[in-house]
Amino acid sequence: MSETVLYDLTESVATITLNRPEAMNSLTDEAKSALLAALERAAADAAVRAVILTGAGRAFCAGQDLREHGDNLAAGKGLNDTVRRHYNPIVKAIAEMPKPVVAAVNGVAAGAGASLALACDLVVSSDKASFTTAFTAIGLAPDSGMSWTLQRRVGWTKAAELLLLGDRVKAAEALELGLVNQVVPADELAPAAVELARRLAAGPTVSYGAVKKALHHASTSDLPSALEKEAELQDLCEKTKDHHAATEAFLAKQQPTFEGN
Ligand code: T3D
Repeated sequence: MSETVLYDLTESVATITLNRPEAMNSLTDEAKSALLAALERAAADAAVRAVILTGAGRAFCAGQDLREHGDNLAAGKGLNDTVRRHYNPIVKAIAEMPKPVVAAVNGVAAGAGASLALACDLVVSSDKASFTTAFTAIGLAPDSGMSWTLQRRVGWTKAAELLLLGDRVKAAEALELGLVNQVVPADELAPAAVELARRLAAGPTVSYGAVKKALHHASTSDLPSALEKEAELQDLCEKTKDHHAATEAFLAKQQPTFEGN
């Protein structure tokens, strides 16, 4: 695996670290391919029951590497179709990951970097972090799911403002807006993210995957369709060992132990 993205598996938690701190973890083609490979590896490994996505150094991710992008433009390659080739598969890999993904936002998240954080299931932010959509500042449209996730997190009115104006939102405001779930002091970010991910990794993995599917489905469907999807997912969860064991534990007034299957 490329050094531009690090991968660690400890106690059922895979930590994926964007590792180009000298360029604020901005995304080259190589880094995007490595990120997708890391996400696919976590998805396929049954030993992984929760994922953390974070950045090395002072940034979470500054989005597209604008040096590489500038070279592409100068060479007449335009956008290089990177949105379809890289960003869309990455965002789908996070959304379709059959286990929870926690963003640990250690610093600025800009452009597609902010989109990546918002694609995750839970977002823990350092009090030193900030968020900017950044796209219009360089004359681009939102990508990597930003037009979809942002309005769902903060509502149309604020999403339009953030996308049109691109102002930088500090962590405290991000919490107020519902962009993130939790803000912690910078030096407590890593332990807080690990604690949350370990809690999720000790939980009913199939049930968590069903929560993700149900939320995604319901956000674009009518009520009858959402009800049917819930029934389908409940059928799936009812067959798991975790559901049977947890029901028995409840009736015996014991704490359940979840095996993730
Ligand atoms: O085909 C396609 O490419 C379409 C896909 C688009 C997806 C996108 O993500 S578009 C949006 C791309 N990202 C941006 O426009 C963000 C650009 N960066 C910034 O706005 C600011 O740098 C930040 C808000 C992220 C941070 O500001 P600040 O003041 O904390 O740091 P800085 O001084 O601006 O940057 C520090 C260094 O990081 C600097 O390098 P230097 O001068 O120290 O050598 C800067 O050039 C570099 N850097 C920051 N962002 C990028 C970057 N280098 C390459 N690409 C970047 N995106």
